[in-house]
Amino acid sequence: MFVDSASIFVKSGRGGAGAVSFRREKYVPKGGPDGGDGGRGGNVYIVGKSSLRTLVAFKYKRKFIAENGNPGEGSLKSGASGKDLYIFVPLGTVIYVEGKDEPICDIVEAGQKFIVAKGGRGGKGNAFFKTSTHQAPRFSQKGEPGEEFNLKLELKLLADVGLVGMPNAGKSTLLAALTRAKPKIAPYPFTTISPILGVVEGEKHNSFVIADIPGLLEGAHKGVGLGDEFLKHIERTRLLLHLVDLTDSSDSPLNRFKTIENELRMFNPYLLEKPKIVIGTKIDIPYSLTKEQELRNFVEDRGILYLHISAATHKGLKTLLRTIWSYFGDQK
Ligand SMILES: Nc1nc2c(ncn2[C@@H]2O[C@H](COP(=O)(O)OP(=O)(O)OP(=O)(O)O)[C@@H](O)[C@H]2O)c(=O)[nH]1
Ligand SMILES: [Mg+2]
Repeated sequence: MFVDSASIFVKSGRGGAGAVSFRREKYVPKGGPDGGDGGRGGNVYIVGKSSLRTLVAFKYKRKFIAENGNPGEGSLKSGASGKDLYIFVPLGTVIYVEGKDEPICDIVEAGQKFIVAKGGRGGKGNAFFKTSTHQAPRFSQKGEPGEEFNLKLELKLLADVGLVGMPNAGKSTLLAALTRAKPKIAPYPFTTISPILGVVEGEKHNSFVIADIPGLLEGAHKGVGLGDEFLKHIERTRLLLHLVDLTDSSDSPLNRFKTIENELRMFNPYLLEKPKIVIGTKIDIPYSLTKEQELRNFVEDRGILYLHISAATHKGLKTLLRTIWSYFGDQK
């Protein structure tokens, strides 16, 4: 199961109360105040963990409540702090306070830690309030309450390159040809129903990650096909590969290209500004060269690179890889 959003409730611990206490020693009739401070309530943290891939754990556990701080005691003993609580999430998790549009945090690295609810401070014990004019205070502070929030977690995959195109365009076949990923491939639409990542290893210990997502249809932004929400997984990529099946005669490749571009625009106009390579696919099968030229001209007129490949025979894949590496300046 691929779960890419979740709602959780987090609450930090309340601070422990300060103590009211007076020293009692034999033969000392009136000891001074010795009430210790309450302990801090536990914090709630969100932490990035690279072995996690989905938010599925939050289907089963949604409430995360950290321990309260312990009250202070006599003899100036401070109460113990409440234990902090760590919530582990996959890399690429974006965290929102429910109802707010701006995320509070974006977890991108393993071990990255973000405090989502701060434990309440412990109250001061009565010893703290002793002054020269007030030698025996009979009061202490209560602990501060913890914070509580409803949070929304959203997983956006972290990939460098995103594959887009109609169902059956050959996206998964390309991913399988370039990486060790084993996506399901089949001659019918919507073979891919959840995003899949693959890693391309370079020669200089460099690598980049490609994301294969389900195909798009006209009207995807209105929910046609599998809809367009998977596009969020390629919002953060640096480069898009837009695949167009040259052998599909249902409509011209140019029209199919435009349809997908329009769906990208409806999802987020920013997607159209990303660097992109348009790729004609399946060139091992006969196709109309005139129709290809029409697509190529349209694309190149807009300053976008056009390449064509066969993921089946690997024709054109070297050129494609070289071009992708040059986008990343060989540094990835
Ligand atoms: N002959 C030939 N067939 C190809 C090539 N690339 C893909 N195919 C075939 O086209 C069909 C669809 O390929 P997929 O890779 O599953 O297409 P997709 O874009 O991932 O499709 P969805 O996951 O449904 O969006 C499969 O039958 C593939 O074998 C190619 O280069 N040459
Ligand atoms: Mg696929």
